[in-house]
Amino acid sequence: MKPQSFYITTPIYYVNDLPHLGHAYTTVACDAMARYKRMRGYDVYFLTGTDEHGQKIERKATAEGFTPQAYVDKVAASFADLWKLLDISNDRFIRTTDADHVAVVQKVFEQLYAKGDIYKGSYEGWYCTPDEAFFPETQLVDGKCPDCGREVEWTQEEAYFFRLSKYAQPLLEHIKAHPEFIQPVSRRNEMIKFIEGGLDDLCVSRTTFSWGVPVTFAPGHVAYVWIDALTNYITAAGYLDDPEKFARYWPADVHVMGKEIVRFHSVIWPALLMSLGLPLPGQVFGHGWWTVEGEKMSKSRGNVIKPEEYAAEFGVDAVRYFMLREVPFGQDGDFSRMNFIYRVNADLANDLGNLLSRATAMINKFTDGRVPTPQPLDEQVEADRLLPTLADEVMDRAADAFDKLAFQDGLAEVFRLVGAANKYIDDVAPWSLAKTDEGRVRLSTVLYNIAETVRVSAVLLAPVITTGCRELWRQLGLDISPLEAGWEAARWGGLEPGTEVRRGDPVYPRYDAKAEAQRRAAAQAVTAAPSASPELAPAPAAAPADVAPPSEEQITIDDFAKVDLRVATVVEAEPVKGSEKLMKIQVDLGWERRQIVAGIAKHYSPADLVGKQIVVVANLKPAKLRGEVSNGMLLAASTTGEPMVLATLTPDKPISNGSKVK
Ligand code: ME8
Repeated sequence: MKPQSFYITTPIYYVNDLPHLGHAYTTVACDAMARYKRMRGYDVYFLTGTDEHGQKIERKATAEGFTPQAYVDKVAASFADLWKLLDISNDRFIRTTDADHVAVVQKVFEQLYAKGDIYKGSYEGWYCTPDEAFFPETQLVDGKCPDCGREVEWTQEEAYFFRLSKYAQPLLEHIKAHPEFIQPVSRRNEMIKFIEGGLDDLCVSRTTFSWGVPVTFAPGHVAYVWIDALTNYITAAGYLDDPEKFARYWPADVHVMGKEIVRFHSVIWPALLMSLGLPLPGQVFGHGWWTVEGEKMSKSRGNVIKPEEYAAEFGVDAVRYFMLREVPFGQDGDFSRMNFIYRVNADLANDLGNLLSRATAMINKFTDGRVPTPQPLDEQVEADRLLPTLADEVMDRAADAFDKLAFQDGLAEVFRLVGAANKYIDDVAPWSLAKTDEGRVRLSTVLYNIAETVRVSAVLLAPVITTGCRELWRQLGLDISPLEAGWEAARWGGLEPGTEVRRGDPVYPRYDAKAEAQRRAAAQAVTAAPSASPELAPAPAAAPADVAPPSEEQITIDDFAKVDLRVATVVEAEPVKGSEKLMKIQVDLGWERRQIVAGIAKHYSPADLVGKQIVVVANLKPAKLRGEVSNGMLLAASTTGEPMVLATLTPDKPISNGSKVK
């Protein structure tokens, strides 16, 4: 039987700029998904590439003294190079200047025209060249582009239009009949509203520039942005030249992209496909946007994050892991170097790396460097069954999460297992078992469990940490990569007793977070300090302008101990009716569920909170806020400035609800 196919795409990125964190995010996410599906035995086709036509690119090339072709060749190569560096396993890198794609664009135009869905008209309006978009007068802001604030030009030209309006109803029906078609749900709701507002026909050709695909039946016209770009997905699947391949991979299973282009993929693209008589993709997934330390990433702000620099400093795995672990896929995220270091240290170096070195060190010390044979199941004590049971559960839950592109949840699951194994070592203290004959019998099971947990975790993490997973296995004495072994290799019990482990260097080094924090504070002090020369005015240790002054009153440890701080998981959240600020949340404290009302509604949506672990004051006298009982208080940090920044406190790895915070 032929394996089931799985076709996944990233957007094709514009070559008007060099690749950055945002592009890497989508591409790494798709790569992780592609690798996961391959591990599960799917026949995967993973596509990425570049979008190379248009007036903006033509102008940029000229400004930089290149021909358009030479310019796009250069930038496309920098995308391809970055993907190589980041261990991206795409099956094709498509460029809209590729000959087979140009042929598809021309063919599609002819087909749509023959069908009567493309007609000639004239286009006039305010045109923003950088955005390649027309805007009606009413949408301009101070006479400038509403999106980027730059000058717009009045443009009038003969143009061809695609009858998008005709497809509003069929599109709505499709979206309503297929709840999974647009994800996450919030984007689906936005799209339904947008289409219900009515669709205008779409301008699909231009005559004012020539850097594009010529329309065969209309001399002087070139295809205008979206038909040229979107059809890349069928070109690569073999639409024109490989019917067998096309039958195998089309329709795509999922198109992944940033939220800002979900509209093009869930309205224009399916309408074009309907007109062509082709089946629609299974899913359009719009993930969130990264900001950098609270600000939009942009060249002018000078805060563009270059993945290659982080990869050089911290390794490719760290970059891939951080992006997918830090933020729920679908929600916006904020990048900071400090959080990057904290996350990589906590999870990869401390939890995972440490578990491996504990496992190999103890196996070396107590069982001659060979994986011991565990006791028969019926002779094992209850506590030794914990990891095998948890591992099976985590394997299923990680698969469920990855299937939904919920990378954060999948990775958190695996680290729940890694955390449990570290705790198991602390609880059991294998070194003390080694002291007695009876203890040594159990020790073989304990050491087996620890090493096996590392082996299983490496399989489950392999779609993301593509280099380290192999090294984790290598040090356990295994010579292939978990990526080759496949997902089922994560089933408990695969590690052969007798395997010789190889102690090696730490797979993930620990970075000096304290030094980094000090460097940062020093840099901030320099920028914040008045222009007096440093030798005249050593910077006073003052609080930054946007935080409350430190408290003058001192408390004793006993005062502090009165506050019962606990970890809890938010299980439900909804805004309090009639209040802009208040959010009503139900939290699981481990021993009970209760309601807390918190002033965070301006900063978090219910979707941001549900599933999150927070810290609460568990022994606060209940109070009523806007008629709602609040039984506890949630901890959050906030600034004093306007707009106020507020951040809830979250443990940096999953931990049992009810855990005490001190
Ligand atoms: O839109 N955070 O290309 P593009 C997260 N050519 N993702 C980001 C991001 C950020 N700050 N910045 C960019 C185009 N991205 C068209 C697409 S598809 C047929 C044509 C990612 O170069 C994200 O995937 O502007 C976003 O959708 C894409 O880059 C935009 O890339």
